[in-house]
Amino acid sequence: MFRSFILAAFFTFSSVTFAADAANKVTLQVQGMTCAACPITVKKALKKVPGVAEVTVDYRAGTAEVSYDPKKVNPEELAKATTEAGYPTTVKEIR
Ligand SMILES: [Cu+2]
Repeated sequence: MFRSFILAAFFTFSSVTFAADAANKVTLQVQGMTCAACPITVKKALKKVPGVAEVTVDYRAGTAEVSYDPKKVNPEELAKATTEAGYPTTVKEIR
């Protein structure tokens, strides 16, 4: 009984993980992040874009990793969003 509960929990969790993996990921090269508040601005600009699921900004590396729905948005549009927020951005890597 308890074991089957664990199994059910495991499968529920793994299907959630699978759903997250279904999103495309892109790394953006973001220029001009000069202080600790900049990553917040960059993150906000990306989160506003429809289709964006997750954003991780690396201030030191000057990169932003974005999970997005390829049916709603593409990497170029993501780069445009942060460029318009004041941070000239190029697409570094699409995975
Ligand atoms: Cu700043």
